[in-house]
Amino acid sequence: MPIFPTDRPKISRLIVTGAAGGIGRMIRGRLDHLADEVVLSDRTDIHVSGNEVSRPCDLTDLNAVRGVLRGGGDILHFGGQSLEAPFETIRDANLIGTYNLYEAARLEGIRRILFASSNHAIGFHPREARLDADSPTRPDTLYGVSKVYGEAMARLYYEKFGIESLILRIGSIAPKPADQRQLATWMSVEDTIRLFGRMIHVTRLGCPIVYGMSDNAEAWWDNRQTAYLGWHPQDSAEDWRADTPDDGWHPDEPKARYQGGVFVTHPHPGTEEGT
Ligand code: 15L
Repeated sequence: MPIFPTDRPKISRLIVTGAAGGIGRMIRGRLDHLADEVVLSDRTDIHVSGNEVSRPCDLTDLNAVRGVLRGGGDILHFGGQSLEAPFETIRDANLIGTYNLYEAARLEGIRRILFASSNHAIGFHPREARLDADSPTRPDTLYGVSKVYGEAMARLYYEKFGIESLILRIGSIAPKPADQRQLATWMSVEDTIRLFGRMIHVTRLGCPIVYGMSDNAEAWWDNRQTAYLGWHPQDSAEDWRADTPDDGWHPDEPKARYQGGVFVTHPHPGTEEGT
């Protein structure tokens, strides 16, 4: 039963990049209600079942990406480097890879994409700050910088070509909060899948920035600007507070002061040659 009378129906094809990665593994096998066919893509072949098909491709190869996108569908773009790394790794996976994804989408007539951004695009905001979609970016790593770039790419392809993107600034997607910081940043897998549903079914998506968190009491982020999506997270990190280990950090330590946590103190990786 549609939530809104004008909801788009189940789509014929949903393409997931980075399907072998950490988030990809958590969402696989749980998308069949959203599309007739779920295309799983990563650099290596993936063991599939049900309505899934595996289409390996390297995001640095534009023609290979076009091949996966040919036939259309909506995209959940999780492919790329998901942690801090030397610049060359970030450049290939997240700068070239994101460009190729959007350019292939334009050439193959794709209309809707979820871009997996990250809280590390805003990680140097202090934990006392309350952010919304209009807050300035403050990346905490080269990885965070690449996510700011990806957000800008999504916006460009929306303004110029009308390709809609849900820019998801993911907090921490996990079965349960792993530490004190994740009491604010945690996003349950179920709430994540619910958001995919809203991205696919909402009549007009636009190009919103959504903070990826469950209905956490200790939230740093405000999603009221995207209420029109009709996404209502139903889980809360609060339910896990008593089981969540104390990190023992002094509140003045940078990793405890800033939203990005340990990412703000990562050694700067520079280039692969270490210069
Ligand atoms: C991210 O962007 C990472 O990909 C993930 O591994 C977590 O570290 C997450 O952010 C987080 O901030 O918890």
